[in-house]
Amino acid sequence: SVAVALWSSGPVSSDLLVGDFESTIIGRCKAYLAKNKEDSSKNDCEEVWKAFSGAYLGKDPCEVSVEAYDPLMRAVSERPACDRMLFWSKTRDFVHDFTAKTKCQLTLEDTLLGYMMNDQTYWCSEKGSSVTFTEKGKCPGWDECERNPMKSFWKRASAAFAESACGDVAVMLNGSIDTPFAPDSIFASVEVKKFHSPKMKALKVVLVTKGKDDKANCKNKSLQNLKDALDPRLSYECLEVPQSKIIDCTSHPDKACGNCW
Ligand code: AVW
Repeated sequence: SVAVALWSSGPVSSDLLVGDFESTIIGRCKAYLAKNKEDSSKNDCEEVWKAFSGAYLGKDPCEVSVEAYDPLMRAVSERPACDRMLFWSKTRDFVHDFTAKTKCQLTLEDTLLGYMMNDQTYWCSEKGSSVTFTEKGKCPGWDECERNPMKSFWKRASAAFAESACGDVAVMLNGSIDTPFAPDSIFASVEVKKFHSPKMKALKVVLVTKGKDDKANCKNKSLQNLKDALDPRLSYECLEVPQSKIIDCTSHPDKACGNCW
């Protein structure tokens, strides 16, 4: 069939994927801005795409630095949601289910850049090329090399999100694992280091517990490390909150702002 003929010829199939990725990203950018009207005037999605793709196009996919995304950060402008910012580690699906339902707290994935790139697993180019690949086999995996386009993007976007943190901030961590605050996580290695008083006031750890198989509580060694790594002027609090309590809270979204823990 026609479709098979198109997909089986090398250069044509990459061209199709390139256009597909670009239009997906620009489309998501526009959809986000349409929903969040206040930001529309300050962000041009074509410019955002150019700054984004400029970070990795033509480069070896293991040689894309975190700083390569600096122009992207300058191309976007968003006001921080003070007192409503929610960080997370090892609780990804649960957190996003929560924020989608309550619309009170905002994660990085609820901001323009995070929304654009959420669930885009692979993107990369190659030395001297102007093409974007999005296939698993063509791009390095998350841990295959440190300076890959995806990891560098999330580090840079996370650093900016954490730098903008203001007021009372929460982080949802996983009480079902031994090390809720994992040193190699982006939350530990990037975000916590960017939290600063007096712009930010407090960090509240919401340690999500499930009951009998929980591996960690607020006295966990890694949470002590989190407390020690924080700017000492920030206040710190840890709460063990049953998952069922949070789920229950999301089914009454009107009550959820501030009342879930
Ligand atoms: P995480 P973070 N292969 O749950 O603290 C593929 O540890 O790092 O949370 N993808 C991976 C891999 C891997 N080995 N490891 C991590 N990822 C990706 C931004 C994957 O998409 C927000 F603001 C996984 O779900 C949060 O506060 C995600 O990284 C903070 O950073 C998170 O791994 C969460 O990052």
